[in-house]
Amino acid sequence: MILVLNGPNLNLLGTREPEVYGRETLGDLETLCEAWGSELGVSVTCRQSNYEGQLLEWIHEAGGAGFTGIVINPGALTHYSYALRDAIAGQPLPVVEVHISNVDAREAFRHTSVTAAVCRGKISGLGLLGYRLAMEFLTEGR
Ligand code: CA2
Repeated sequence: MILVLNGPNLNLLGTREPEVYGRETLGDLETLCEAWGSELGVSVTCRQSNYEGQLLEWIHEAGGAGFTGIVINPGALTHYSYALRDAIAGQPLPVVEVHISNVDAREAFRHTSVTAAVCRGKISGLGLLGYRLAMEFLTEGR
């Protein structure tokens, strides 16, 4: 049972900056994640919030709710949220950080991730495929 979390502004996917984030909407991404979950034999729950505190609460609750791993695109919180970092570090589930764009090829502030070090790994720049690869990692060896 995988939890897919998308952070601030990812509800805008497909509406602007298609050269950076592609043309698929958040709804398209969530439909893909559910389909990939079916292929991988795992149930998937997708959630998005523009609120840091909401993301923290979903992470706090994930283990107790029966999830076995978390895929997270924290949006810009990646670059500065120690609260998000502490929430990830303080719970037992494996977490994979995903970025649609290649953050290391963009502005300098996007080169820093304060969350990646407390995740099992980070995938960046592979578009929506990154979510699938993260799900494959979290379901490997079950
Ligand atoms: O590449 C990614 O997935 C990011 O996590 C996306 C974040 C950005 O702050 C990170 O540096 C990298 C931004 C979310 C998307 O923002 C949009 C704004 C307008 C239109 C579409 C998306």
